[in-house]
Amino acid sequence: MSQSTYVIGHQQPDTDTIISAIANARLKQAQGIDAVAARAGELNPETEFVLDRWDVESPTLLEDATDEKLMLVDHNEYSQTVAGAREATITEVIDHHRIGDVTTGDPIFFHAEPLGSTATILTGLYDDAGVDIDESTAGLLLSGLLSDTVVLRSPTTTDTDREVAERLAEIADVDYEGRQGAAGPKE
Ligand SMILES: [Mn+2]
Repeated sequence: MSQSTYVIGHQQPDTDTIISAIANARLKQAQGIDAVAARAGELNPETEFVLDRWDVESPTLLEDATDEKLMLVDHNEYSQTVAGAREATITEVIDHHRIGDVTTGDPIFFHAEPLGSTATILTGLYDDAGVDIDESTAGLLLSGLLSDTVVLRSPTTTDTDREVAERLAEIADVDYEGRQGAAGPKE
């Protein structure tokens, strides 16, 4: 039996990190890859609200990644990775932060882009792969995007984030402009 690959975000996970793990695992599964969404710590209340809103199970808690295969989302620095990541095989990185210190033994897919959220990047990767974004995935991605950009008000928000948010809101049938939507109790 081949070994599953864990898709995992940073420690002290926030909403963007958790939903990016879920959305990227779904994307990989749609492509026939054995990927499992994981998390490196406890969910915060906002993320719990979002998963409940979209009726999605919490990713698996991975306490030690030694000898595991990992796809990193929303971070690329060892200081932020799950315990044991230095002894894991990293097979992919998708992130919107500065480039850190993660190294690999083999060539990998490494996608970094200075956008407001990893969710924004993932929306584009669904498009690149020709995989449809269903209502639940759109809701999750929108929640991650709105959380990281403070409902499109953070200085990190780009025009791409605004366009992607509008598109995801249409698919998920959510109104975020009234601040009653998927961003959760932050407002
Ligand atoms: Mn993020």
